[in-house]
Amino acid sequence: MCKAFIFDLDGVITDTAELHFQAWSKLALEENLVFTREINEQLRGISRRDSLDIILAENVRSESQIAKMMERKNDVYLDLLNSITKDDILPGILELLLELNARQIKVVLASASRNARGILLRLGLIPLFDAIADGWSVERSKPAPDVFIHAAGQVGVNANDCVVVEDAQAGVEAGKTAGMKVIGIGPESRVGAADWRVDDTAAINLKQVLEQF
Ligand code: G16
Ligand code: MG
Repeated sequence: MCKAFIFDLDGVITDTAELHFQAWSKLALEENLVFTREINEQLRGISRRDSLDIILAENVRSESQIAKMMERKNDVYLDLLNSITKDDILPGILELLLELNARQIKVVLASASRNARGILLRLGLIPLFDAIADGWSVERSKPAPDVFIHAAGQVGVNANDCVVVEDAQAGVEAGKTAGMKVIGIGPESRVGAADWRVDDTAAINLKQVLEQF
């Protein structure tokens, strides 16, 4: 029975992927690294460190250089985040969050991002969430199930009473491994392993999920 909805952030609540792309692009240019939109697509739902490892590919850097590069990328990303507003909430999401609150179904965030809380604040969504699990909450990032298990624990709901909303392959895998039902947003090739799949956030059908679960 559905007692909690656990939302991913980027690609589900809002689209920060473009801002991550711009920030990584600047770093890649300065570091003389190859970075394309195709590579950016592989970073969906992946932690900052794992993202940099993918971008570095065969290019070797010391741990201290890596730490500085991550900080530089994040500084640019934080600057870009200043431009986001309530208008950047993806279609249908605000209505869905309000409906879940009205039905007293717990609403939790489970994001790989260490900037998740600040982004929810900018979007004015903090009051609609019962708990936040983010890039600071767990060691192992998606596709490990840890962030979802941590999120469910924060609201005292069993994993098998949770529905995860995810747009990334790694996130769908993490939700399934956690023993949760998953709504996948995006193409079959990316989120085909989900229990329900929709093309975009506006197509999430709460009634159908609650009837079937
Ligand atoms: C998001 C993005 C990833 C990003 C990660 C970490 O994950 O999809 O591209 O690398 O957060 O973000 P930060 O650098 O802000 O800590 P999610 O889980 O919200 O989709
Ligand atoms: Mg995502």
